[in-house]
This record gives sequence, structure tokens and C-alpha cells, in this order.
Amino acid sequence: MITIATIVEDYGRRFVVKTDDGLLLQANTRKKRTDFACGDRVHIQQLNDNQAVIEDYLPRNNILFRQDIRKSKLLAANVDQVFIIAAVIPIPNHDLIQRTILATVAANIPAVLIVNKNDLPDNNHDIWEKYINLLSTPIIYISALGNIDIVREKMRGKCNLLIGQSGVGKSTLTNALLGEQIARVGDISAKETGCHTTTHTRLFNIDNTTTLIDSPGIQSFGLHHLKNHELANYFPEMREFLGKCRFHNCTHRNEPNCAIKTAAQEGEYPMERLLFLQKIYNEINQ
Ligand SMILES: Nc1nc2c(ncn2[C@@H]2O[C@H](COP(=O)(O)OP(=O)(O)OP(=O)(O)O)[C@@H](O)[C@H]2O)c(=O)[nH]1
Ligand SMILES: [Mg+2]
Ligand SMILES: [Zn+2]
Repeated sequence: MITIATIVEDYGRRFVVKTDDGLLLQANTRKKRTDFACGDRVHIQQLNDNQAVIEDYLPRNNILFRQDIRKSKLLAANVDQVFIIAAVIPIPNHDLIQRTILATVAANIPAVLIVNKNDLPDNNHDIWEKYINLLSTPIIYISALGNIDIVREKMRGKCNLLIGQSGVGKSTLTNALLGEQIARVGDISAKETGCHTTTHTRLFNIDNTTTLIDSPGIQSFGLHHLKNHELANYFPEMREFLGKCRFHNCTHRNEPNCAIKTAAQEGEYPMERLLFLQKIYNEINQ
């Protein structure tokens, strides 16, 4: 019998699905397919009381993924909102944060930056302020160990994905939102770089209308799926300068009379962002 279910746990090759009746089933795919993600609505064939086979996914509203030269990694499907989590510890990887933002813009999913561990001393907010222009929503400063009502409010009624470096507190926040210690939390007090505590992506129900996907920490974010001619469009703060370069197909690298380079040189556009754009251009054209 074919039934519809949602993927609630993604172990890469095997999955856990939840039927619309609330039944949890261990699920494999046919022909070792791995092109499924947490949040996917799928057709399943139920085999017995606790096993099923995933036949295919239903049309997706969106899919967030990263892609390096050889392979792509699906992060989650059908999410309404991505929360990019960062903190002062582990040391923030700003390249990774910018890449994640770029991927969410390309996937057309609104993103919010959560700066966690605000209870720690030396929490200088200045380093985060640059992201305000890159996100349509302001940055939220929280401590997952303290009051998280502002996050709960923002998540209400939506499917939310938590993504970020290992050790920033994604699972701690997940547990705080759930009101119980379900997701495993790692101790990084001895290691600044953090260790990967969460090893698979998992979807939780916060209430009847709100879901939350906790994911393993990421170290890199390949953007090989982005196309050359679209890239600049994914820099929302760059839009006012686009179309003003001498060449309509300007890549904003070595071309003469590039409006963005000029703006950056004159301090009207952040040089850091132009260099980031050029870096991604060079990377996807290798
Ligand atoms: N001081 C402080 N520590 C926090 C906060 N949130 C999380 N931590 C600590 O940070 C460490 C890592 O937290 P996790 O929730 O496991 O981090 P994670 O992002 O899920 O890590 P991965 O699963 O490896 O990706 C734990 O020791 C938490 O107790 C916070 O708001 N303040
Ligand atoms: Mg975790
Ligand atoms: Zn240009």
C-alpha cells in the first residue's frame, strides 16, 4: 500500500519517516537513492509495523543544499525559514556564514541570523552588524541557556531549519524550544573548534503548526550549483549597482568600468563583499 509520509530523520542512506497518521517507520530507498532530505514529503511502501521503502518525493516548495565539485549534500526540504546560528565560541567562520546566506537567497528561503551565547563575556556585537544588510530580518541575540521567547515567537507556525558550525548551540536551542532534553548536546569547553555532536538531521514538532530541523555542524559550504550569470543577484545589497557596469555580462572581476568595483574603491560598497563575490566566481569556474 502506498502512503504519504514526511522524512523526519536523515542518516544519509537510511531515513525515518512519519506517516500522516503519526506512525514512525525506518525507511530505505530503492537503488540506493540518496536524493532525499529531512522535510521531504514522500510516497512510501509500508513493509511491516516498523519498516518502509521510500518510492519518491512529492513536489518540493524548496530544497536547500550545498555542492562541491564532486557531490551535493541535501540539507533540508520544504523549509519556510532558515536560522543561521553563530556564536563567539567557536570562533566565527564569516566565510561560512556568507556562503550559507548566499545559498538561502538562491533557494529563495528567508534567513535569520541568531547570535547565540550572548551570556558569555566579550560578546562584541559589532562583528555581526554587517549581516543586517544581507538579511531581510534583523539579527537576534540570544542565549540558548536563557530566555528564547523571541525565537519561539519567530518560529511559530513555520518549518524552521537550524544550521551553523559545530558547537554554536543548535541542539541546545532545539532542546530549549522542545522543553526537554531530546537532542544530544556536546561539551566544547575544552575545544575551541568544537566537536560534531549531532550526526544526523532530525525534524522535531514544537507544536501542532511549528516544526524545527536540527542539523549536524557544517565546516564548508560548496556553492557549485550557483550559475555565473545569477551569482550577483544573490547579493541583495549589490542590486542597486547592477546593470551599471560597462559590459552587460560583467563578472565584476577584471573588466574595465565595473560599477561595483568603482563603488567598492570609493567606499560606497563593502570591499569585503566584492572580494567574496570574486572568490565564489573563481571557485565555481574552476
Ligand atoms: N554559555 C553558553 N553555552 C552554550 C549556549 N548554547 C550552547 N552552549 C554550549 O555549547 C556547547 C555546544 O552546544 P551544542 O548544542 O551541542 O552545539 P551544536 O551546534 O548542536 O553542535 P553540533 O551538533 O556539533 O553541530 C555545549 O557545551 C552547550 O552547553 C549558550 O547560549 N551559552
Ligand atoms: Mg547539535
Ligand atoms: Zn561589474
